[in-house]
Amino acid sequence: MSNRHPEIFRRHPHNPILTPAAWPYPANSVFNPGATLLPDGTTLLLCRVEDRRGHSHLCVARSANGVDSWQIDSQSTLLPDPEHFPEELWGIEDPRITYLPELSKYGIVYTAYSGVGPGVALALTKDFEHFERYGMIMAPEDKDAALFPHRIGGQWALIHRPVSAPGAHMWMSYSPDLRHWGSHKLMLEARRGGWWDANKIGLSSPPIETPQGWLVIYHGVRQTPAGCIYRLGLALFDLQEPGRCLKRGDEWIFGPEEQYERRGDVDNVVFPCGYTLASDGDTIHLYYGAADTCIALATGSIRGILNWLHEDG
Ligand code: BMA
Repeated sequence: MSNRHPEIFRRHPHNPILTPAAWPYPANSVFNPGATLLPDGTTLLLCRVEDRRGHSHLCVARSANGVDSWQIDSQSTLLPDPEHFPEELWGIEDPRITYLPELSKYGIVYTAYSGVGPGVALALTKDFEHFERYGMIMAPEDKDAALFPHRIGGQWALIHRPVSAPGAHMWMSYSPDLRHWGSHKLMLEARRGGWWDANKIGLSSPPIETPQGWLVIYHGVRQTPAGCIYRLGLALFDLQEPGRCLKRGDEWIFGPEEQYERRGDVDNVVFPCGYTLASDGDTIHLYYGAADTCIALATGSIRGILNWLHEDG
């Protein structure tokens, strides 16, 4: 028997695949990108870019193979607009993209950093050039949110992570029109005590629809005397009732190991906000921010992930 943990996600040998040095304009850090595959097969990353004020905006990078030769927009793609949306006073962060076939639009759910804390905001786009901004849809303190790709029981559904005392847990909310949200349900609780995902968890990339259920990659934040460690875990939820957890892995499956994940503006962080699925329907490319400084890629198999979850969950 081997003494190694199974490798659920394999890091790309070219990691980190995007760094601030690649940017066409000055950037302190580029991280936590949303991701999607465009109809022509291009990988589009919507990257969080932090400037030297400490404020973030979003910028598109495109690549034919999802690994290199990135075409980065020559200026910011989506800037905070505090004049019309005061909720975006201190920037916009951590976009998560879901294609919504009913509207033929992409839904981008992101963190709007308001003067009284971060909340969840929504914008729709067809082309990543023009955006319909819905403003803040979940009041502070709330973040780590993404839409499901289609209505469930006639309602749009959103995963998000409000902060409550004690702890920060994942919730589901429903809406008839993407503007008015209610029917809030606790989806997944942070564990307690000595667990790797005690006290604070949040959604990573948007939920993945599989025949066995909604596969959710989430992050757990371990507080240690030397600072936090952000790691990833897995859970599976009922297709019709996505607030109902069917399986949850006990162990984390991915955590900071490489130098670019261990050291940066915020040490010991792996933070995915997006994935793409290859044409085989099984290979998943997970794009993640590393140490709040750069962007990296890791690849896995949905089938492999589900098998692991059935054994460990
Ligand atoms: C979270 C988010 C992420 C960030 C992480 C680690 O709360 O703000 O944007 O990557 O902390 O700093």
